[in-house]
Amino acid sequence: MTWHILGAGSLGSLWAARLARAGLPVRLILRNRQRLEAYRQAGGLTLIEAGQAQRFAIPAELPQAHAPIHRLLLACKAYDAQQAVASIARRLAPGAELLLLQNGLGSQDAVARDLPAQRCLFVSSTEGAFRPADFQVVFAGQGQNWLGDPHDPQPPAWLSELQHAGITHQWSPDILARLWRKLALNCAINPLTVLYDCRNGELAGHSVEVASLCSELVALLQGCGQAAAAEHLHEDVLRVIHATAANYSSMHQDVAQGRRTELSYLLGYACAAARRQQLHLPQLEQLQQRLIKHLRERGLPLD
Ligand code: NAD
Ligand code: KPL
Repeated sequence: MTWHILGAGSLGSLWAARLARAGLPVRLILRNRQRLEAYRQAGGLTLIEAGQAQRFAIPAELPQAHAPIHRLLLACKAYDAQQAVASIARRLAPGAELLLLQNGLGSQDAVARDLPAQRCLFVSSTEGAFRPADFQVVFAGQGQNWLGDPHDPQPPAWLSELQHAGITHQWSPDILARLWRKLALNCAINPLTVLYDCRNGELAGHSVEVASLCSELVALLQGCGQAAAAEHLHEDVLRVIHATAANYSSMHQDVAQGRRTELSYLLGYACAAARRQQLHLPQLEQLQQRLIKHLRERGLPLD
């Protein structure tokens, strides 16, 4: 079964290169002819791991190619997910499986709603990768990929292929709890690093603010039926701040590089969920307003 990869960015390339390295059939789907031509000029995807570069001449195609798709990794940003899937939707075989590798919440449900005849698996990843150049990816941080299906606790048989490819993963019967927990961690850390223009570790100096955000996030998770995801949240946030002290959060990196953030799928999603549950969470609301003001002042998209 061919692995189609839509979104040949950092994580998409990291998955594609490891699958190809294991001898599994992989095809990249690139946005347009220009990207396809640039990819051909590059001669393939280069994976840089532990300082060693290796190039993989993975075949690539356009969204409008004809072959049916049975398995697809969607590895674009949350705000691109629905449109990217729409570009290949008519090629999806009935019963095809999609792995939705997006941070935050909201985009996965939007994609799954559009595809009632396919199975959508949700993925939460703590691996780290970045692109030093087009079609090159640096594997920058070992981590874990949790996979799950909110509608079916049975793992698919092909998980062994990930094992074979050395893609660290675990099947999660409650993937929504994983995604909510990660969203809460991101809400407690990322916006503050943008507002204080600091590395994660410097949030240790804003402990009162972090603590009050965590208590509102706990109330939110509990109110949204995610009590398990709320357990020991504050301790976990402090652990992550400490463990990633030298790093800039992903949202900080996006803002520093003038890129759109995934705000609507992180803090924006949290605030909308709070309103739906009629929860009054003033710290979170205020954080969202401060962040929106910050983005507006820099001419960045507010969603
Ligand atoms: P990225 O921006 O590096 O890659 C996304 C790719 O998708 C880009 O190459 C873009 O051109 C492509 N794309 C977008 N729309 C497309 C379309 N319609 N057709 C074809 N290609 C399209 O993003 P990333 O860093 O790999 O992140 C993907 C997701 O994973 C995000 O939600 C991110 O938050 C999450 N994540 C990333 C990391 C990381 O270390 N990079 C870690 C954990 C989670
Ligand atoms: O996931 C993260 C990010 O930067 O997006 C961490 C490191 C957990 C900070 O929230």
